[in-house]
Amino acid sequence: MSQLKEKLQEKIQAHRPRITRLTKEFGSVVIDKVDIGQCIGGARDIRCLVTDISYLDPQEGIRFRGKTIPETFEALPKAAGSEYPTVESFWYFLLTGEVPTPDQVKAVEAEFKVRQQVPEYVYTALRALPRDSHPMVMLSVAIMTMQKESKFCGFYNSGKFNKMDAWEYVYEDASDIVARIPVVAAFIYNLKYRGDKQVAIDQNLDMGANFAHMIGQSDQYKDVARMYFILHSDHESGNVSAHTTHLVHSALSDPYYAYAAGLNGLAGPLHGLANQEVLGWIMDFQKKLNGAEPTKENVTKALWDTLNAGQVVPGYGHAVLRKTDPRYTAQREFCLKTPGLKEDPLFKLVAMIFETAPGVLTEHGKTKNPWPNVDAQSGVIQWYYGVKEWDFYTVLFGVGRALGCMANITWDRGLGYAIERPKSVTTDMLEKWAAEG
Ligand code: AMX
Repeated sequence: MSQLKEKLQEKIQAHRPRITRLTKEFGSVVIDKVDIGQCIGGARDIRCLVTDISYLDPQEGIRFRGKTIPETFEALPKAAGSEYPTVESFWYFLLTGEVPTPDQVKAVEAEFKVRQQVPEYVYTALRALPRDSHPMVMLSVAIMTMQKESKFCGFYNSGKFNKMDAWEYVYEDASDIVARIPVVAAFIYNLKYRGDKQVAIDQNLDMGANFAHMIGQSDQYKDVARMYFILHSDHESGNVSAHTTHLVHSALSDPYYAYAAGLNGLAGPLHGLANQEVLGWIMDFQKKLNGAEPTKENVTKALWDTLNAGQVVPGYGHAVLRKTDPRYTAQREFCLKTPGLKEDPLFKLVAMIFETAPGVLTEHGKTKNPWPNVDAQSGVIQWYYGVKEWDFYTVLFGVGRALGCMANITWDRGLGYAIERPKSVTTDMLEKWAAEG
């Protein structure tokens, strides 16, 4: 058993009695109530999911295992010669809640080197798809294609399945998916945008650095990849991708089925696809400017044109957050400290939208949160480094989100969480309860 798996086993075993006690002794303690607005309105804010991987405070933003984004970056061992941690060290941290030692990180890196070999048939399947398929379709298909590798499914079918050990097989699948997904994403990028010019894995590089290498990027992009995958990893359990993955896995569908489903949710424009939409919005706006400088006035007009056409401003608003997303801030700070990037015209335009949009959205009066979310800033960095194919941006999100979703379902099985099955009601029932007050 690997060091990480052993540590995880220790953590899961120590945690199990807490869940048993809460269920047996305090199962009927009320922690929330549901009104008609929430029932019709997408179950907003109803407390009915549990995870210890991350927590999202509406004012403060995300904490991974109790740490804010700056605290997380500060605490974790860094990649050689970099201010940023490796994705491997973050994976250890997400799974166990403990900051790994450099040796523990090395062990995860070595484990991923073995796991990251993608079966050749995945590439055959991807090459058989129409080349103009959306890259999120390709990513989802690649994950589904690998389902036959599932160790969890094998364990379930073995006749020896038991609830106590099931997490070990989820861990195996989850680790394989996390190790392989950046390799698959790089293959998709090269297939779609670089004439199928494929680049072999560099066994000496950590996950983020290897991704940069495989898509033909510069050394500077290694930190972009590390930062990007970590920032996009997890946003507690209620968002569409995390919730879908959890829901599908709750039926004991294996991690491949579950994460392909999560990715399909991430591909929605109100969720992960918003980062692609932001770039599309900006490009349309620049076309209309016809060479003129962006100003507060013309940005304000463009925002109102979007709103008056009944569309949402992509990259703004959030179902939980009520302040600027710290994932936006982390990327903005990266731009401000990177020579060249802070003078970049696209960064300046995004900064101008940041100055303008909250006021316009507040005046518009609909959104509960006029502040930017993660997607408002992420495309700028990619664009600057030459990743200009913006329909690929959600794939980058999907590589990062695998970390959170896979950590979560490993723990779901470790703690034996039940199949998810909320109750629906009819409109007649709602009207009756409404009349009764
Ligand atoms: N522009 C215009 N209108 C907006 C808006 C925006 N950015 N954000 C919310 N609104 C509108 C909603 O469409 C809704 O209008 P309606 O009453 O006519 O249906 C109203 O404001 C109230 O919505 P809300 O309670 O503030 O937001 P929500 O929880 O229903 O939705 C979200 C949250 C993210 C889907 C929404 O803010 C949105 O559509 N934003 C733009 C798309 C985006 O950036 N998505 C990425 C989110 C982060 C992520 O998952 N990657």
